[in-house]
Amino acid sequence: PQITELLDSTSMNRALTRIAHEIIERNKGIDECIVVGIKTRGAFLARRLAERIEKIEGKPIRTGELDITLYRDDLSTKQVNDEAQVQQVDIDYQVSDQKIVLVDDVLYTGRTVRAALDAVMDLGRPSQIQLAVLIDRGHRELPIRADYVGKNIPTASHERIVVNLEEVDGQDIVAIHKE
Ligand code: 3GP
Ligand code: 5GP
Ligand code: MG
Repeated sequence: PQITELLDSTSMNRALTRIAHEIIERNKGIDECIVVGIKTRGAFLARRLAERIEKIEGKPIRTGELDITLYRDDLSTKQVNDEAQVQQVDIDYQVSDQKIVLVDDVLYTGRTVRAALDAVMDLGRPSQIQLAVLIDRGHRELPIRADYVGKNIPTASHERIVVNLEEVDGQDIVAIHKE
């Protein structure tokens, strides 16, 4: 396959720093915010955002994690029976009246985020839920959009975005794989 690099480590980290500032600005501080990463890579991105926010604001920010699996027979093709299922919810705080910032690596159909919204709203009544993604690759199948985007990458359905993170993959890189 043809592989094109979209973000190197420097540009990925700049995008995360920008998003950290945007989250602080939009929420006028972070006192009511809980940053919740969607495993696997979204959770590592959430931790990086939290680190940056804490450095900028000089105080801790609450974080959590969701494990959501998308049942997709072939990850590269859309199936009619695709469904996102919540496997685990790790949010050790009351969500009622709090602002939840969901974080994922790639936003595609929106089905994973829809499941995340359900999982959070099962816990209580947040005052707001926001969404941050490193990559928006388009092809939404639900009326879901991100509030904070690292980079918009128009893709074909058969193309794959590879997101590698230092914590899991040993290096930071985003690339597009074309058949
Ligand atoms: P992630 O958990 O870090 O997001 O689903 C397992 C991995 O496969 C995901 O890692 C994701 O990066 C990758 N992946 C690539 N394309 C898809 C896709 O269309 N759906 C899902 N669920 N994962 C995909
Ligand atoms: P959804 O289709 O629900 O928006 O995305 C499903 C999950 O698969 C999300 O967690 C998202 O991170 C991941 N995903 C979807 N498309 C891609 C892709 O092209 N590359 C990578 N790395 N992950 C993807
Ligand atoms: Mg993901």
